[in-house]
Amino acid sequence: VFKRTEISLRMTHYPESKWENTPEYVRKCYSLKESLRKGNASQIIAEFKRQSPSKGIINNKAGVVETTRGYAQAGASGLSILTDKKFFGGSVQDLQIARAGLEVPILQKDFILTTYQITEAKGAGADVILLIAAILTEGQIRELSQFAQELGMEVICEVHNEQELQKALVPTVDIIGVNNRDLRTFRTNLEIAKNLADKIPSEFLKIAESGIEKVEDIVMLREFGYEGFLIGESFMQHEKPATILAE
Ligand code: IGP
Repeated sequence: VFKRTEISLRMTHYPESKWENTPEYVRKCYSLKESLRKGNASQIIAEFKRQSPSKGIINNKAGVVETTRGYAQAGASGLSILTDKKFFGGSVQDLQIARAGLEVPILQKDFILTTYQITEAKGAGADVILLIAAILTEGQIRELSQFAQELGMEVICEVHNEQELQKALVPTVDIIGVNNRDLRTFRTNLEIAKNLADKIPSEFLKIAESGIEKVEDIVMLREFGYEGFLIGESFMQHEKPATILAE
């Protein structure tokens, strides 16, 4: 319905954000933390991702509705929707479409740099936002996570090494996400999550992201204290991504 760039342009002229007038904006968010810690939770956060800079097109046939409904029915504890267009071929519209009629927590996956993007995320139906420590200062992580918390959203701060982790340890961050993918080389290595596990203070729920391919990977990461597993490619590679989760 709305093109993201059009909205941003319009917003520079109209200070009253249209996102603040959507029903989603006033909805109470679903808690990803609670969902991950529910008794028999799969602890899988299933991602809808058509393409990526490392793989090119992964799947441009599977529809957003069919895939996200399928993920939810197969027992995903949360969903992740890429809304970045340039690198991942996603859109805010994908998020809005996925949201309608689903009662699982949804993470908006994007490169968030401003509070406006958080208002947009909430208005489009996200429950959780991602802050990437590699592209933000500690001050920005503080400001943006506080803003999201005031809107009743949860915050995942993504880290790839100890230095980034130090920036992420602010009280308004809910979840630390260890990204196993090196954003410069695009290579994934589960050792990253293993090595950072005991450096993350226990007040943060910790999840592992990227490069998770098999049940054994999850079993191993659970032993290191991870309570959530963000999986994209391994599902999206298949013609019907949700069927892999169902198995
Ligand atoms: C999913 P994978 O290897 O299962 O497809 O990874 C997710 O972790 C990855 O898409 C991701 C990402 C990001 C994408 C992690 N952090 C930041 C865009 C921006």
